[in-house]
Amino acid sequence: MTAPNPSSYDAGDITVLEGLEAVRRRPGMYIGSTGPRGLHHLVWEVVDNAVDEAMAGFCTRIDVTLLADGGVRVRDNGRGIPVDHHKKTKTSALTTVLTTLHAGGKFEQGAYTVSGGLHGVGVSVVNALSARLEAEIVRDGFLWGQSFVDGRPTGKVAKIRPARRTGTTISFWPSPKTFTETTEFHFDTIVSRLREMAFLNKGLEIRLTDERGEEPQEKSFMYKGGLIDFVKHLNATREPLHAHIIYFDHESDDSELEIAMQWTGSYNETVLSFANNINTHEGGTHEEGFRKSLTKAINDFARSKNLLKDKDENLSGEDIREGLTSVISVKVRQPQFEGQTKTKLGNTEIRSYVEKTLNQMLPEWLERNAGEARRIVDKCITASKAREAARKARELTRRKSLLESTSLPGKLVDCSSRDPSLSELFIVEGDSAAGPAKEGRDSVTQAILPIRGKILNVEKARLAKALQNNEVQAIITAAGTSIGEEFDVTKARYHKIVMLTDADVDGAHIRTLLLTLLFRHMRGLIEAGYVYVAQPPLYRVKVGSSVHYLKDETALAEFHRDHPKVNPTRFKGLGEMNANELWDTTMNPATRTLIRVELEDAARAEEIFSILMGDDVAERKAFIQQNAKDVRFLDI
Ligand code: 0RA
Repeated sequence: MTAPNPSSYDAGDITVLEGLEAVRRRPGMYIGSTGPRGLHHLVWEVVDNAVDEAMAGFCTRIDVTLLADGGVRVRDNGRGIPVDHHKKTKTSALTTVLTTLHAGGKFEQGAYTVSGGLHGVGVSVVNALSARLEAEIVRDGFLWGQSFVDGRPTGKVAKIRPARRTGTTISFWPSPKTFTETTEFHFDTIVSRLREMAFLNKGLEIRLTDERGEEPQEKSFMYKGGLIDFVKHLNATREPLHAHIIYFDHESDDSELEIAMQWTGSYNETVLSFANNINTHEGGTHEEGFRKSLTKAINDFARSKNLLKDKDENLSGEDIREGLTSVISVKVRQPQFEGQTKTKLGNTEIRSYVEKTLNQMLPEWLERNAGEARRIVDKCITASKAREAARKARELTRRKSLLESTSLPGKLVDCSSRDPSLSELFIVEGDSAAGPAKEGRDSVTQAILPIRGKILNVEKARLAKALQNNEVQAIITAAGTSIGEEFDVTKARYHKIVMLTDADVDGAHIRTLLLTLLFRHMRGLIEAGYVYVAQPPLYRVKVGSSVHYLKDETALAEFHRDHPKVNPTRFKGLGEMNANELWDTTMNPATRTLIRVELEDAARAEEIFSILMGDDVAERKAFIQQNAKDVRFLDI
């Protein structure tokens, strides 16, 4: 836009550039990682800023475009970042926002903004980690622009031409110097985050355009019902127990609460919680207040209607929440994020705020919808009886229960090491693959557990029934952690549990069944980072006497470019590989690629699990086929 003007820098600018230099030197400190997740963090950061503008009531539409040249453009119709000169910094506010750490640009008080959590590091961090960034602002009757290279302005803010309305457009190109692994954005990952943002901010329109392929792809999200639509979406493949989605919202002087919930015939609880639009995976005070109030309201209602008799014990929170899907969203002025991944809300005042607010609203809803409320209570009582019956059965048989049993499954070929941090468990699909895996493994550190056919779908069975399944039992005892309330991650016998399944639709299905089991009943293993997906190659090619293994279609296409004549063979299944091949390509720690399963995006996981494991067969098939080739969707 304008030529660089070195004379415009003063001492203040130098400190500013040193700040961004710190970001470039230790990017992980600011965006978590320099892998795909950190890369996507840049997009979240810019979108969060636009959403803040929407939360403050000034923005109704956000357009995100994945540009053909690898950049991203985020455009909003908010007030526009101020461009006027700041007396203190002697530069344009725009330049300050883009070059100063933590100068999120929120000069005014009173708005809910994301701060201190995973996000909220400021757009300056995006600038620091972009090879190029361009800001275009429309405000005060003009279009203004400023460009940056590696975080440094190439000139001052330029007044480009008269323009009407207001808004901010930030386009950036992530620096390959920082993002050495990949700078490629993942459409589905961005889709699910933008959709979530639209659910959380009712009425806000968010559009996504992908211009990278031959045909541009477009998606648009706008939900008039907000969280009600979110719960509908999560329950799309489940059987609702009552027609109306329960919904409350409330505003106090310094916080806001929104909550939507619906019980379904499922046996699992799905609760998603958010604070200032950040997914609080680790829960926190808003969830605690919700649970306490819900347990009280349902028990009070059940007693007042004589559905629970005087002699009956209270229903437990767990029984009450069986099959419940709920989304809780709070807006807090100064959110405190705690926990291992900084996704646990710590503000103590929010616990009592949520509890007190719901203590007023829940009983009222139950009274006014007594028919639906009775059906809900019936379901809770059934859950409670089932749990009690399972407990009695365990006591009666006096057999050592599965959870206490110490004998390892017969099919397990264990490793000789007893140090969990060195030990790996490969859960291998089918007997034909188990052979080469047993033969090829490093017997000191690698254990093999073959499982046959499809394991039980735990999404559709209560825990007691799931535990009768041989494959489920074998996995639980081999893992060593027990499950549910007795789960103890410190008892894990292996710090790597690797799922090794065929690279086809069946393999993807089995992998998902395994993940469902781990997600529902041994989530701590995933949270600890102990769960992995192996990546066996899809192709083998011979060039003269040397053999090459190629992991996917992309690798094959690349190889073909250099060796147009060779003929690849496609592995139909793991069983086609001999022990050496399996070791070289998939098991040898020095050469293999393992993909760690992450659960940061629990909403996405819920969506995947409910679609894959729910009742809608057509949707499930379509989804598996679409994703079978790409297990990486689990990674980010
Ligand atoms: C600082 C102050 C104001 C708005 C913004 C920053 C702002 C930042 C971003 C980032 C992306 N989109 C944005 N839109 C606005 C308030 C300006 C005023 O008071 O008019």
